[in-house]
Amino acid sequence: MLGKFFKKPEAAESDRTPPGQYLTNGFPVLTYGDTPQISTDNWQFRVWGLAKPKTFSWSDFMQMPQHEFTKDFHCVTRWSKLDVQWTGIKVTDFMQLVELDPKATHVVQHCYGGYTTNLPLEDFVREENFFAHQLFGELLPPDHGGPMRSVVPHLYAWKSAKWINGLEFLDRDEPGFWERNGYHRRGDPWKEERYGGY
Ligand SMILES: Nc1nc2c(c(=O)[nH]1)N[C@H]1C(S)=C(S)[C@@H](COP(=O)(O)O)O[C@H]1N2
Ligand SMILES: [Mo]
Repeated sequence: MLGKFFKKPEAAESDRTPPGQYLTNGFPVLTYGDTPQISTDNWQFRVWGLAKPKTFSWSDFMQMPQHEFTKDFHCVTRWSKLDVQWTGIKVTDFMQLVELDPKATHVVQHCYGGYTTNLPLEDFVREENFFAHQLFGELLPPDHGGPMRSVVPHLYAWKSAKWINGLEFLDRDEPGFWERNGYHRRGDPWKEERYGGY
């Protein structure tokens, strides 16, 4: 693992590197299962559960305000990549278009291919969270979740859903794919909330 691709952080980087993590200059691909191939023409994004059901198209997302984000990315398998550059749409901007039932407290992110990951709304609806469709100025490659993924920078990267295609709002916490398989229910890298489950 260590050596060519992974290194211990330098001093300037070390206060940005959570405990037990190693820095990588590459960008490993971490996917459970196959990579779905979705064209933006067919891409759809649905909202359901404790919110008025709605379907959004690719052009609906492209018409929302676009921003650039530079964020660190921490995988629970112990690699971190600093300063990843993304382009996309803020979750807070998108949520302006969602008519939430006031009873909603949690969200499950759903993806093409069947992956899911859950969050309380206070971890999901944050200024720094976004839906990304570009990586380092290029179209987001399918391996990294293209055409669209979420990025939740303050939690381990399994909360950043690749090939995202919907949000299900709930009045309770419901574990997603890795959460059912032993990952921590929250996943704060600074507290090393790696495993633990429900
Ligand atoms: N749909 C989907 N999203 C996913 C995953 C996955 O297997 N399927 N893996 C998660 C995990 S464990 C990590 S570390 C990141 C990895 O993102 P990357 O492959 O772009 O590095 O995606 C997360 N999102
Ligand atoms: Mo991961």
